[in-house]
Amino acid sequence: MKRRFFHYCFLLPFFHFQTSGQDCSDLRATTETKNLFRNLYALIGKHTGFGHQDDPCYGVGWKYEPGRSDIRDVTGEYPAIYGFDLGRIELGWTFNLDSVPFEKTRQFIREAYERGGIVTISWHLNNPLTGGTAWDNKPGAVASILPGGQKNALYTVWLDRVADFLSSLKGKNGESIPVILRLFHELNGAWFWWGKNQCSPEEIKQCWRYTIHYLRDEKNIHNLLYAFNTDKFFSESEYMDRYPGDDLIDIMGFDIYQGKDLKDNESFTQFLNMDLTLLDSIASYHHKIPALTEFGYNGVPDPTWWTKVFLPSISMHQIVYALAWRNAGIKQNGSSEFYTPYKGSASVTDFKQMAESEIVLFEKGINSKNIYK
Ligand code: BMA
Repeated sequence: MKRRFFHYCFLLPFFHFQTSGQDCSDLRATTETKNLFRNLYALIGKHTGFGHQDDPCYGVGWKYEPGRSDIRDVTGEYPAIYGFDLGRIELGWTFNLDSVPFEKTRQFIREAYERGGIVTISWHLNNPLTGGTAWDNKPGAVASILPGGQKNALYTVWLDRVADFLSSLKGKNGESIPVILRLFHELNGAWFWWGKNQCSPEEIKQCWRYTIHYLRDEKNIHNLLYAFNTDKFFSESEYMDRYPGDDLIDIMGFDIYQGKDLKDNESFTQFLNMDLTLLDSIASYHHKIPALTEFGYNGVPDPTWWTKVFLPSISMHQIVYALAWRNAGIKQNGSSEFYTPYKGSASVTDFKQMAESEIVLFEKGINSKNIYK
């Protein structure tokens, strides 16, 4: 904790300290949404909520078993943060690109909120220009959805469908459930149609502005915090290259995975810590909330990874949450994907040890923070 305080005080230019850091970007945000921002802001440098994509939907070897969660099977608690994805809602489908019915997503979001947990939503939306998937990275799609572009009307219909879903999320007293909406993720990579080789920084910034303006000011949706996130990155200038502006963003993050070019623990830890250090100072400078918006080591091949790699890294930094990607298990194409332990898997003991750290919050820890009050 002391080290974090030290970092906060001395590595940042004095004149950037303002009291305005406590407000979210949407001035008309609902009370619960404003509270979420303020309370997350207060966690900076103190706690990191553990998050998991699609956690209550399925895990390794099971699907839609009421109350079940791989994290809960292992620790006795749900995670603090729940990730879901809206990919294909734009097409009017009733289930997403990973076959999760939106009806179930809505129910899981309500339950997560009732438990005092936090919901973040990503959107692997199809390519509006070609009709291909989010990974169809032919250039031109971003330009096509801007006002005056040939797909602007189509994109606006897609946003209407997203808006319908987001405004249908209600708590027991009829209040809107706050959601961290993570749009155009990993935009410094080249694999999605909104990626760096597919559009100019100016085009993607306009796209952000158009999208948020439409949801917030045209559709009157005020239960959202907006997350900006890159993939792993090398410098502040790379990170900021496609950042749409402090008036639009609440959370700043990045995604990083061990594997491929960061195979061993040492190279991954080094990169992770370089990016977390950069993010600490970037987010602080902009008065935003830092988060590790996706992470993982597929299959967790090192059974001591949680206490050896994950915990030491996050403990030294400011991120308020870290979202592990989904436990898909064996997928239709035969490949396997999981990023947290599940009952009986190799890293269970180590994960439980990591979960005992006072820094990391799960269901009970986040519930005790009353983040919507
Ligand atoms: C990827 C993989 C895919 C999945 C996509 C969207 O990283 O998990 O299997 O379809 O995310 O959730």
